[in-house]
Amino acid sequence: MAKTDSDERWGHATVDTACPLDCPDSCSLAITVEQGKLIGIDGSTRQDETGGYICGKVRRFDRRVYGSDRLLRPAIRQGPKGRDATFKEVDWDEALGEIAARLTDVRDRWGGEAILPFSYGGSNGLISQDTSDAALFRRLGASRLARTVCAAPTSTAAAALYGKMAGVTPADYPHSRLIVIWGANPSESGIHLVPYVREAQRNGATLVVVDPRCTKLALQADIHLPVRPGTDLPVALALHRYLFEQGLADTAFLDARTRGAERVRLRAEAWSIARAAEVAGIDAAALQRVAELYGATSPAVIRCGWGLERNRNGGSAAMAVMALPAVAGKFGVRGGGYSMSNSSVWPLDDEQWIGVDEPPTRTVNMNHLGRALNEYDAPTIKALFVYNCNPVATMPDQNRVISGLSRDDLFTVVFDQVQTDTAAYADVVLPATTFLETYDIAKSYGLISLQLVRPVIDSVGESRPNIEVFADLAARLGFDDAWSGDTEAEALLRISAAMPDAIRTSLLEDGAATPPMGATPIQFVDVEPRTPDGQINLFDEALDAETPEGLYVYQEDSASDDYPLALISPATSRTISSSLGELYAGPAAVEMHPADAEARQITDRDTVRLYNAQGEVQCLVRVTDRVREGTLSLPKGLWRKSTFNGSTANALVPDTLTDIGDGACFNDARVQAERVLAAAFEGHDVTLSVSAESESRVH
Ligand SMILES: Nc1nc2c(c(=O)[nH]1)N[C@H]1C(S)=C(S)[C@@H](COP(=O)(O)OP(=O)(O)OC[C@H]3O[C@@H](n4cnc5c(=O)[nH]c(N)nc54)[C@H](O)[C@@H]3O)O[C@H]1N2
Ligand SMILES: Nc1nc2c(c(=O)[nH]1)N[C@H]1C(S)=C(S)[C@@H](COP(=O)(O)OP(=O)(O)OC[C@H]3O[C@@H](n4cnc5c(=O)[nH]c(N)nc54)[C@H](O)[C@@H]3O)O[C@H]1N2
Ligand code: SF4
Ligand SMILES: [Mo]
Repeated sequence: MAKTDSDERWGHATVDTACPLDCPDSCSLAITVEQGKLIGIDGSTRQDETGGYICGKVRRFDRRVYGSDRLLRPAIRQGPKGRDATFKEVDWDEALGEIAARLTDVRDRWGGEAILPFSYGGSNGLISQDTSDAALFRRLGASRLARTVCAAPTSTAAAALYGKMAGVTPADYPHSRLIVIWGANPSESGIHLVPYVREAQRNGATLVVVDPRCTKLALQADIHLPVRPGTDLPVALALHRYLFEQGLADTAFLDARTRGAERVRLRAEAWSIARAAEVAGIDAAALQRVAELYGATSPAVIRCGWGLERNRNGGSAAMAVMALPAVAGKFGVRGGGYSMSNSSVWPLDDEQWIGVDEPPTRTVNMNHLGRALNEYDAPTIKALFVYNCNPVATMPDQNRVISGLSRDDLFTVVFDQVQTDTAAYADVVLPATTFLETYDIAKSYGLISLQLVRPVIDSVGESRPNIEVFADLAARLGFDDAWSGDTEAEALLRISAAMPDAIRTSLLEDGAATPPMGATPIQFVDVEPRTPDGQINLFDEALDAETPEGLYVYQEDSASDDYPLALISPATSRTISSSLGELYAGPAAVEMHPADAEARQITDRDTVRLYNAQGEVQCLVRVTDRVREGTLSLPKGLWRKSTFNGSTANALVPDTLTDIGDGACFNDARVQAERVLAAAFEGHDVTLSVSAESESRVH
């Protein structure tokens, strides 16, 4: 029906905005609203590459916006911290007054570094992080946070090699003749790549997938290398060695555009195809075939994902993978090269707008949150301010994180949209708006796009946007900085003022902008390395010196007789990290190969305990050959209610750091598994039968 006066009177409209969630795609959205209320969410065609369709999670985002877990008003905890905590609602004035007083007290008694701000991927928007929040914590002289939980190894690797050069974007995949999807699962974690891969296949392209699981694309691939987690480095080095030995290395390109090729060749020498295949537990003939194909085919593109970075070898592995197109001379053609994150290709830098210099205070690696809360002194962390993050569900070493958060002498603020597992440990909880209720700027990391996010519905309850809350707190603390009293609309203008004119104008007027290089640049035609000398740095001497074993040097698996199984915890289509996890009560299931199950007398849908020296998870099991033998897979981002004992994969994850980039080793959890009898759950009100509904949620 055409839009009529009565539609206007009832406030019925469809409005464009964009999705700023931590997903590579940054879809354009068309939101239907009626009288300030969300009626429907669909894809908009404003952006070609995501034009018209979106994922199921965001299509049903109303379940978060208006859901029963949504925080509506600030609240102060009554009684003890933890899962049984209860909260009393208060007004914003009282909540912020309390926070201002406590932060002042902590700073005066123990110094600013006793305050730890803790934020990560809740919103990837430019306004909701590193604006008024950064100004506030810098003024307080708070400890600084190293945001290393994701992408630290891959970013360090990409920056060292290519200096944040733009990668091949999804729309160019149909030009490729060979596509290698390495440690990525776009069918769940970045869905708009998939149709382009399928189109390339229809055009005759060969598809290779390197993944311990048989993902949807692996099922459709010509070759699937089901590597043991953490063994990508030997596999990639074997490809390098093959290229050099067979005379397939592009020596003219290497001489003209790179440094360090000889050092890579030497480090790769240890890895024959046969030896790498043995360590990775894959078929040597299949690896040989991949080497031959990669040497012979152009355009060839490698989609380097984040699955391969989350282990002790992750940084070197990502580097060896992303170095392949340089050694094999795959650049300079459309559909040739590599794809990693495109988030750094814009001429934008937070420092242009934060407005307060960063003080040289202590830096806390976020992967060490549990350690930091329990052990750090000089000074002890006395105040923790969590926003855009749910560390109980997402950081390594969950039990240690929980024990730190349980400290009575720790003052914790959790600022979120819903009552998360972390919020159960808060002294003060603050309600945040969702991206449908606020301004933001969505910068894609899969595509090359920058889009305006706008308030399209009335804010729910008394929720407020980050920018305003931190500006309000700054004013209460007497900080007279540029952001105090700022609204989100003013923040939008301030940030966009730092942008080049053309980008600002199209962002503000059309809601979307394209950078000077265009949305689909060809590597080494439209974009060049942004290293200091413009060359590809194949062997970064400084990184080599910093890396305990040296760059491109394989560190052995830590599996033992006690804990022989590798547990990985990749993204699923149900949640974004732990966001939206409130909608799933579970029970979750761990995927286990039939041979591993049989060896332990485990059958499908049994209840199992997964354990190691750090913790234990009790959950259901799904016996399937979609995961390789010796490897288990449990979804990332589960909430505590999704398992029988309130622990998730993160309870089994060590807080060790990756070889380069100091990143998280989520996939280095090594565990044992055993069947548990139903009797173990007596009194826990657990039904061991899987309902049809929960089964459909098992991946
Ligand atoms: N629906 C949805 N989308 C998301 C997210 C989400 O949670 N849900 N999360 C977003 C975020 S924060 C990120 S960082 C990205 C992550 O997106 P991806 O890059 O897809 O990363 P993961 O899901 O961690 O893992 C990808 C694949 O790597 C495999 N893998 C695990 N260990 C190894 C290994 O050692 N070697 C190799 N070769 N493969 C391995 C896993 O089996 C998995 O299939 O997705 C984003 N998109
Ligand atoms: N086991 C395991 N754990 C992992 C991973 C893994 O592979 N395995 N992957 C890791 C990865 S890739 C990532 S990126 C991290 C992500 O870890 P987190 O940064 O903790 O991400 P989320 O779980 O999405 O939690 C973000 C929270 O921010 C809230 N939020 C959203 N928007 C706003 C806002 O505007 N204001 C405020 N105040 N809050 C907001 C959301 O409601 C949500 O509760 O998790 C990591 N954890
Ligand atoms: S989560 Fe990803 S796929 Fe879903 S709407 Fe947002 S950007 Fe698109
Ligand atoms: Mo991530």
